[in-house]
This record gives sequence, structure tokens and C-alpha cells, in this order.
Amino acid sequence: MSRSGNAATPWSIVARMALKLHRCSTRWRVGPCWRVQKALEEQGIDYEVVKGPARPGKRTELQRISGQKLYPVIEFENGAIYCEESKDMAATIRAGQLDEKRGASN
Ligand SMILES: N[C@@H](CCC(=O)N[C@@H](CS)C(=O)NCC(=O)O)C(=O)O
Repeated sequence: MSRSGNAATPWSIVARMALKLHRCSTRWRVGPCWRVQKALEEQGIDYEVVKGPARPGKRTELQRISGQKLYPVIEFENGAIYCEESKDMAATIRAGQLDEKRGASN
């Protein structure tokens, strides 16, 4: 193996951390959380599911990061938060515009 800078050499591989989808804990494939999760799936975007508490009073972390208590919320690797109506989030993902939200603080 040479150290020529070949992109396939092990030391050149940069691990990509997945974004986090903060969502409700239902297993049913319906509703706002699933709408956004499905769009991530369809677009082949790496994500990690973080299932949050069902009781609104226990959603302190969600409240802290997003300023509100409803799921779904996307947390980027850089800590940026993306939270809109799920229909708008799904449309953004499908339009290939999710990266544009990475710097947003909404
Ligand atoms: N209008 C919102 C509704 C979001 C919503 O109701 N999310 C559900 C989870 S799928 C939720 O957070 N439910 C918990 C609650 O209402 O306290 C949207 O579509 O984004």
C-alpha cells in the first residue's frame, strides 16, 4: 500500500456522522414523524433516530434544542436545528435542500 494520497487508503476515510431525527416513539408508519423519516429514507440520507419522551412535560431536551415541544426535529452534526411543519421538512428533503438548513438556527 502506498501513501500516495489515494482516496481509497484507510487514513483518508473520513467518518460521516449521521444527523439526528428527534421523533415520537410510535411504531406506526403514519404521521408527521414518519413523513419526515420517509423522506430521509427516500433520499438515502444517513440519520439516527432519537425517540423522545411521550409526555410533553418530559421533553425538556427537545424544548432546549428547538424552542418547542413537538416532533419531528432534525439536529445536524454541527448542532444546527431544523424544525418546521413536517410537510415543509419533507418537501425540503425531497428537493435536495436539507443542507441549506445546516447553517440555519430556526
Ligand atoms: N403540525 C405538526 C404536527 C407535529 C406533531 O403533531 N407531531 C407529533 C409526533 S408525530 C407530536 O409531536 N406529538 C406529540 C404531542 O402532540 O404532544 C407537523 O406536521 O409538523
